[in-house]
Parts: sequence; structure tokens; C-alpha cells
Amino acid sequence: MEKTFIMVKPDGVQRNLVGDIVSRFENKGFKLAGAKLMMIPTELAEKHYGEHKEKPFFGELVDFITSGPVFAMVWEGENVIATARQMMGKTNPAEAMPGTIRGDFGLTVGKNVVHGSDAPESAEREIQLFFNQEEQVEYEKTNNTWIY
Ligand code: RTP
Ligand code: MG
Repeated sequence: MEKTFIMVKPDGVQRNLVGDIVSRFENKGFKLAGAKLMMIPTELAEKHYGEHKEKPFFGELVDFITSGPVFAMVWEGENVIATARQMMGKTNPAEAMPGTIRGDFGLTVGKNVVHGSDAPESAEREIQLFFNQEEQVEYEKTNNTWIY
């Protein structure tokens, strides 16, 4: 089954949005496969956002994502990578639709509450960056026949 990396950013943790965001993915029918509250070391932040290294906002992005605890998660389910991106809404919360996480909770592109992998390759890369094997929990969910 497909997996993706989702992270409540420092602004979301400080604003007590962890529970709401976890609920949205649970209610949708996805399966939680790993989760932890953590401070991101600068080196990990620079790797995670490596694709943006040359962008003018890279320094600010790394400073922000390391500024406080994040809640890192692995979610599993059919088409979870693309669906999670839909649930998050556009990168700039000013353009994100109401009903999406960023549309409901964000105002600026710098503090947009949540991160989600944008493709299968980045999902695999980001899960491996943030979670070791023991932290990825494999288990059966008994209610899955009502979802699939
Ligand atoms: P993310 O990686 O955090 O899930 O966000 P995303 O895919 O929707 O957006 P991406 O293009 O990967 O950008 C990563 C983060 O960089 C910040 N950003 N700032 N000042 C700017 O123009 C600008 N553009 C992007 C955002 O916080 C974005 O989430
Ligand atoms: Mg991105």
C-alpha cells in the first residue's frame, strides 16, 4: 500500500492543530504507520528541503522548520500521496480552498501549517530521512473492509 510523509510544522504544533490534522487523516480512512514529536536538526532540515537549496527563501525555510517541535507522521492508504496534498491545499494558504488544512488554518506561505510529500520518490526519500525501521509500525486494521 502507498505511504506518504506528513508533518505538522512548528506553527501548527504551537497553535494546537496536531489533533485536528491527525483527525482529518484518520477520518478520511488512512492508516497511521508512524508518528513522533521532534526537533529537526539543521542538517536534516537542509536535506529534507534540498530541492529548494538555490531558492531565495531557503535560509528562512530551514530557520522556520527548525524553530520548534514538529509532529512527523507516516500515513498509508490508496492514493495517499496525492489525496493528502489535496487535503492540505495549495502551498500559499491565501490560494488554498476552504476545507483544506492550509485553507482553514493558514494565512501566509511561510507559515503554512503542514508538509506533505509531493510524489512517490519524495515520499520514500522523506520517510527514510525521518523514520527508522522500528518506528514504522506494521499492523492490521480490522475496519478496513468498510473503507475499501
Ligand atoms: P511543503 O514542501 O512544505 O509541503 O510545501 P509545498 O510542497 O506545498 O511547497 P514547496 O514548493 O515544496 O515549498 C516548500 C515550502 O517553502 C515555503 N515557500 N516559501 N516565499 C516563498 O515564495 C515560498 N515558496 C515556498 C513554503 O512554506 C513551502 O511550504
Ligand atoms: Mg514540497
